[in-house]
Amino acid sequence: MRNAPTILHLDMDAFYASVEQASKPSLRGKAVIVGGLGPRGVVATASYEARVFGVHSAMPMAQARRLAPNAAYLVPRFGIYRDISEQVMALLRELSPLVEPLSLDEAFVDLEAGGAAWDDSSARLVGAKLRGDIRAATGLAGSVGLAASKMLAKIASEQAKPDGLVLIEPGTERAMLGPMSVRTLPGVGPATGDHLRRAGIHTVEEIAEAGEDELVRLLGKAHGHALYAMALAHDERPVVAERETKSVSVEDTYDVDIHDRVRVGLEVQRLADRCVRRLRGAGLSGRTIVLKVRRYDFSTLTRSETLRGPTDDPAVVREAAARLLESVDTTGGVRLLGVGVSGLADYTQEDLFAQAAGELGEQQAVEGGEDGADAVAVARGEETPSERKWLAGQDVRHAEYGHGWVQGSGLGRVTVRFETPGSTEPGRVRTFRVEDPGLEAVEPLPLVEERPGRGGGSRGAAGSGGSATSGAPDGAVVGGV
Ligand code: TTP
Ligand code: MG
Ligand code: MG
Repeated sequence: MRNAPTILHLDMDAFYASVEQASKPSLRGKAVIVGGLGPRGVVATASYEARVFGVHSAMPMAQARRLAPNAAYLVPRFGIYRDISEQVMALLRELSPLVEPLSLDEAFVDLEAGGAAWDDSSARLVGAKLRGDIRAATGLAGSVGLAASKMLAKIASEQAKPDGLVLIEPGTERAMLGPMSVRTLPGVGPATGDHLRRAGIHTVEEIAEAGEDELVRLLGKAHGHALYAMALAHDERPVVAERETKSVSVEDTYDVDIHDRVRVGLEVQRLADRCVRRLRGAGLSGRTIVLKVRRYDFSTLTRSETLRGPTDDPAVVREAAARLLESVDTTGGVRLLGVGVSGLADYTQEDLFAQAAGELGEQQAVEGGEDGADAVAVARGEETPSERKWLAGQDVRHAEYGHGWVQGSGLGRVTVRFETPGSTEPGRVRTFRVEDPGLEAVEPLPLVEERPGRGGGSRGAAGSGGSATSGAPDGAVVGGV
């Protein structure tokens, strides 16, 4: 392990919710909850003001509404999150060629490799300047961790939240980690945490005391060995620049919907095999298996499973895809199936959100339940024949009143608040009929006025490598640029 804290980990604070607050001045300082608003929706994230009520990511939306009935509830606007993510990642790449994004709002940077820092004080300066640059470019807060390894840099940025910087001085790592919960260590989820707890191991120190043999006995060779090393603060994982390819996937669209469950299963097996051939052809393996199913009503579901380690074994991919299929109701018929493998770089669960970000419609279909098909239509800017549907949080423009966002809709009415990121005070609210011809859906406005010289969002540049979205029959996409 290096002996200077030159690995930087950045994670934006309450990312989606902060973007919403920056876009919508009336929500600044307020409880804001972003996620699926349908009956089975889940919380993507909550502003820090909303976290006070106990609301957090992945909580069912219905529960959030009970805990924070007065919060603002908004659908995600992935396009703007992605634009801002690109601006932030560009700032990181100014520091080093070794930038490893983990999700839209998070990345490791090897400052030493870029010559940007070589010791405590230079690292601290770079981290502080970066936070300032991010705020200037996006108006948002990101927290920075600095340490001599990836694991510790990530722990440090967690400690720095919100809106802070923490540097872990080399030599102090073990003393700092010792009293922390085992759940702090990467790779310890709820299941492993329970397992360790039943063996009387609660803290990182207790892992170190238990010894490697005991850990291997409890968790198996690979996991036990890795966890023991982490508990001793040994983490030699290098920062790996973003791989060009983030996922390999194949999909088929069927001329006639498939109703027969057995046939659906066979198709999935076939796609799994084809996906593995491509994976191997590209010399890759991956950890996350993704199944995509578009049903007769165009509602699209993606399901994924992350394995302990990367694979390119057709049997393993087939099995995982079959397991994922079990959780999908296909009784009405299936018009498209896809199988993908992602997690080709050092991977965390969050990457799945980055992937979903490429697929707004899909995400809403997943979360919007029966409303899925409508949500997809709105997301694409199409109109459903009967009634236009306005989603809370969506950007709109009115011929007379200008730019605003949908605050709510129902009973044939839509309420719009007219304000922009630059508004100095909360905007006025007006209500319209949903069919009002003066009202149209529009793209988000940039959060910070673009100044000449510093380019703003570069929307659509650099494919971000989600799963295949090609609608072509036999479509196969290798994600990335
Ligand atoms: P996180 O960085 O985990 O969370 P956060 O940025 O909202 O808050 P924090 O200050 O604690 O970092 O995730 C980044 C974004 O990814 C988050 O704003 C929304 C999205 N996300 C989901 O959609 N679902 C999830 O379960 C999680 C954890 C995140
Ligand atoms: Mg974050
Ligand atoms: Mg994050």
